[in-house]
Amino acid sequence: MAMVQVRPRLVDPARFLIALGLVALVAGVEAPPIQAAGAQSGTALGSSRVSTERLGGADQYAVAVAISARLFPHGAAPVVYLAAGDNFADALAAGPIAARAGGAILYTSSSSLPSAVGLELVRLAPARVEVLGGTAVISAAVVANVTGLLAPGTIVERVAGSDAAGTAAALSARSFKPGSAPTVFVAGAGSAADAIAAGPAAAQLGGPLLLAAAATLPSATAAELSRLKPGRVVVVGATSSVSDAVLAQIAQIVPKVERVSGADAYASAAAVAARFLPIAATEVVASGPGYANGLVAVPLAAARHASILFAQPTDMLPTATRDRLIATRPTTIVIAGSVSEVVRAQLVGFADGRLTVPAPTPAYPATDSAYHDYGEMVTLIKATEIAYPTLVHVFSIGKSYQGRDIWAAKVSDNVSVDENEPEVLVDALHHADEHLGVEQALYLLSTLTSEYSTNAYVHRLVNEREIFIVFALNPDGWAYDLSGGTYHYWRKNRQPNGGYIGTDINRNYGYKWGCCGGSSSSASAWNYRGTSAFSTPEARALRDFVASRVVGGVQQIKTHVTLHVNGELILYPYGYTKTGLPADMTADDHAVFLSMAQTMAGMNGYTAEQSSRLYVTDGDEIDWMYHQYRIFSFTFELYPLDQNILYRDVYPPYSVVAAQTARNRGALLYLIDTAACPYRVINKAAQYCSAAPILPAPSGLLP
Ligand code: CXA
Ligand code: CA
Ligand code: CA
Ligand code: CA
Ligand code: ZN
Repeated sequence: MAMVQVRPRLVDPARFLIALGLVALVAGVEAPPIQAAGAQSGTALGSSRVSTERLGGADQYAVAVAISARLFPHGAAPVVYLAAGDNFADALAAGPIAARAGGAILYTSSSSLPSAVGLELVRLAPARVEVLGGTAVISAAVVANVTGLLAPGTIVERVAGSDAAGTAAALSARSFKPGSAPTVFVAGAGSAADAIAAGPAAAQLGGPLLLAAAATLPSATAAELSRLKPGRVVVVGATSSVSDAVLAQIAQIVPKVERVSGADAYASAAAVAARFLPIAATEVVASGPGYANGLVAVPLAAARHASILFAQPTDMLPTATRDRLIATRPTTIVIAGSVSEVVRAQLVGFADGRLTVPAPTPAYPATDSAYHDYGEMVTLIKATEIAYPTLVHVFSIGKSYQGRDIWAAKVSDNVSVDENEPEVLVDALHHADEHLGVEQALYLLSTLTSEYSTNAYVHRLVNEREIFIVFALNPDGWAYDLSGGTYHYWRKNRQPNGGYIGTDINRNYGYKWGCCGGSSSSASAWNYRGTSAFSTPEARALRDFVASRVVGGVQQIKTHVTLHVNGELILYPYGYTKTGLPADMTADDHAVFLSMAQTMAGMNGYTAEQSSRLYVTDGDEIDWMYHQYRIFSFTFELYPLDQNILYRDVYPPYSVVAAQTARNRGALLYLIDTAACPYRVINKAAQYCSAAPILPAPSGLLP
């Protein structure tokens, strides 16, 4: 352990600010009233008993400043701990130390002090700055900057051991007399999440945090434990970060040792919280990437008797974090860092009870775990509704054969009102193993909501259309396809027929059902059409929903796409016949289909063709949609192009999902746009769409 005192220098702090080009702020340099740019409070998200407080920023430096500003709104922090923002191993133990001293933790880059951090230091005007780590971690130039910035007499000193464990021991030695710490926490030096999660608990119990290696107890840690002689040691984290052998070494010094851990970093944090902070009116949730935002939040969490939980910035909340919120039902959630609105809605929704854990359904195999299973899909769409209550209404169009809800969302401004606007339908997962379709449907929901306030085109489409998304028409087949942890290449629903199970829902619609050799009457076949048109509850649910969109005798849905996998195709009716222009399609409609399909294919690089070109299908959805209602209805066969290797074709790895769903953004927005008057694409809007009003006046509320 080495401790280097950096002598304070007599430098006018204003010079630093001028050097940064911050002349305008120099006048207020004594205690400039800088509000943390990232600090924002809000309940919103509809009505909730839970409020969120956002301490965000562009990066970990800004997040640290936002938290510091929240902790010290009037400046005057007694001590600031300065850590390297991109290499904070030397600062892992600073959380409980800073909490005990009533100080803040700020980040610097190792070679230069960011200007916002310099400003915050000036505002805090601490009596002491502890620089955590050696010159390799935080350069002498940064220390000189800091010293020059602060008032004469300010102590700026470096605390650094030969490694992170040594620095932790040094911090402990400076704060705790022998016998003064009843409980000492130990985490793996390589496990930032564990160390951070231990911080508020250590602060609460009045002890320091020390660090261990996975396989050895560092001598600095052993020496500090011997010096402190605590009543017990709590090791946080799995055996992979602190082995049982290290636990035994600790027990030689302090007989009472226990381990608190969970299955992963999120679960370890939740386990620490449950053990030491079982009741929390406030929870702090630190968002990734990485754990830098968590470390600087430890003093704030400690001050509020909150634990620190973790979240990713987007998508699903970790299960352990979710379950902790359900258990404690906090009334305030402090978000350290930035999360998407949908993640924030999950935090609030689980805490206030609007979101519940969905009934367990089979999950994806581990390699594809990032795909959304049925329960995750439900959570995500309901969280989106909580996040955007004026834009999203979630409802069920009916039940599957086995009784699962077939979930849908309406997306539009004034979503609770059935406005007189062109309507669009997008559906997915007729076929149980075509999982990418669900991801595509979720992508569309996310695009329409998250970009509503930032993208003018999305804004206009959401305002001027009513967009319905049915996320998974075949939830039973989906559950079966994932059952037992392996894929089953299951396509049909799960309805028994004689001795066999399953009807191909996309052969079960009512137009030309079973007419033309495009389906099978044999219940064992992959394309079994069922006992009669609409014999499946799933096709009936879709049928009845579409029928419900007839208002004043006019079908409101103008364009539709059904999402399938695979082949990179855009297909249009009819499937039942190879004839391009049969008597049951007008020439103008055919021209619209062709034009729209080709425009969309030009956007996503798919191939546009008539559905029957590859093979004839009868009783499929798009034939019925067009024939029954003249809806311009398309099948998208998503990525990949056929490779004729079944699992590669139907089960693309999650790594391609982001690119392959974003690929269809333009085509989907075009389909939504075109609903205003599909005939515009063949320059016949005047003939088909000019009659005003086209649609009846707005009426009642949605189902
Ligand atoms: C389809 C229909 C007609 C020709 C090609 C594709 C849609 C769908 C089907 O068969 O119902 N294809 S798919 N997703 O591979 O099953
Ligand atoms: Ca609307
Ligand atoms: Ca409407
Ligand atoms: Ca509107
Ligand atoms: Zn399909």
